Order: sequence, then structure tokens, then C-alpha cells
Amino acid sequence: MVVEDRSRVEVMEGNQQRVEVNILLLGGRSVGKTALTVRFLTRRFIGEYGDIESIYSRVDRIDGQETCINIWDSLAGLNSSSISDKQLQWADGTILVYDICDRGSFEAVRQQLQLIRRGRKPSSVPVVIVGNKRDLQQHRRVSGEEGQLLALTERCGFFEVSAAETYHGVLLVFHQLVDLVRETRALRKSVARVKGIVRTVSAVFGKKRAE
Ligand SMILES: Nc1nc2c(ncn2[C@@H]2O[C@H](COP(=O)(O)OP(=O)(O)O)[C@@H](O)[C@H]2O)c(=O)[nH]1
Ligand SMILES: [Mg+2]
Repeated sequence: MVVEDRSRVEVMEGNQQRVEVNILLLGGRSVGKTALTVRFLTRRFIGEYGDIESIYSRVDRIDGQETCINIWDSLAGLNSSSISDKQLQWADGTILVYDICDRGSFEAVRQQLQLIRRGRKPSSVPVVIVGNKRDLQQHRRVSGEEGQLLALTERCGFFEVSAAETYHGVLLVFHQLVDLVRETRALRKSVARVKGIVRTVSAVFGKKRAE
């Protein structure tokens, strides 16, 4: 598969800017990654999706800004080592999905979180954890509190949803991650600006001292 590293801000007609956000979906097998992606893109739940890995795009207007959301629906299994560096470099934000009826898939999310956070500050990689298949309450193996606690501890967003039942919850997941990515970018920009000021000030005062 070819993954292009495109520019994140495109200037469109009338000087309007289109922002690009790359979202990577990770999680165990059959937790509903493709179901969530298809629900977000088409508003529909089809039922069976097969094992296809692909990148999809959808353009939304979020807070008045044209936003192109690229979604990499991965085939990553329970093994966290199946996540590639290419996927991690591509992603601006990650959705980690588990199935509330499958404890193993919850443990896989824990492992995958460690892997994607390795060597980075938590705030630099926005992550939203999603407990899917909320409609299957009678088979639940992971409580909502456990999911919430993991998200709180790891400073991630958290949602429990049902890709099978509703579109709205799925929409909120993707939009919250886009918001987190935009906040992270704004923070990076202001840190870079402050560093630039500090460099200029040190250069001026360093010169003065040398004179
Ligand atoms: N009951 C229920 N089934 C779901 C839900 N989401 C996905 N599934 C089913 O779970 C299976 C795996 O879904 P899929 O999206 O292919 O999982 P993936 O391997 O993570 O991409 C399919 O049979 C889906 O119909 C959900 O919210 N509720
Ligand atoms: Mg899939």
C-alpha cells in the first residue's frame, strides 16, 4: 500500500484553508474497526466487512473549518508488534478500539497504547479509546468504569459506542479526535514560537555581553 505524506494545510479558493487530519484505527481482530469506519463514512452498518485494510477520506466542516479526515483502517491483530512505524509516523491521532465483550481485546489496547506512546509525551499523541459493541450488554466482560479509568490514567479520550446501533456516537469519536489533534498542533506552534523568541533574546544578549 502506498501512503503519501501530504501537506497538512492546503490553501483553497478564496484563501480558505483546508486542514488534513490522519487518523489511525487500531485494536484487536473483529472488535469493529471497519464497522466504525464504515459507519462514520456512510452512516450505515452493513454487518460483515471482510479483512480489508485501506485508507479512506471524508471532508467535514468542523468549527467552520474545512477538514479532510483520512482514516487508516488497519488489520492489526492482538499482537502490538504488528503495528508498523509507518502507521505511527503517518497518524496525527489514533483510535484504539476494543470489544466490551472481549477482555483480551481490552488488554490488547493497553499494550498498543504502551507501544504508540513509547518515548513520547502522552500529550503529543492524541488517542481516543473506544469500547465498541455496547448493544451486547448481556455479554459484557469489560465494565465502563475500567475503560474510563484506563483513559483517565493514560490521558486519552473515552467513549463506549455501538457501531451497529448508532451513527451519532461514532461521529462524536472521530470529531473529538480531530479536536484533540488540532489542539496538539496549536500547542506545538506556540511552543515553537516561544522557543524562537528565547533564541532571539539569547542571541541579542549574548552578542551584547561579548561586545
Ligand atoms: N453487535 C455488534 N456487532 C458489531 C459491532 N461492530 C461490529 N460488529 C460485528 O463484529 C464483527 C467484526 O467487525 P469488523 O468491523 O469487521 O471488525 P475489525 O476486524 O475490527 O475490522 C462483524 O461481524 C460485525 O458485524 C457492534 O457495535 N455491535
Ligand atoms: Mg477490519
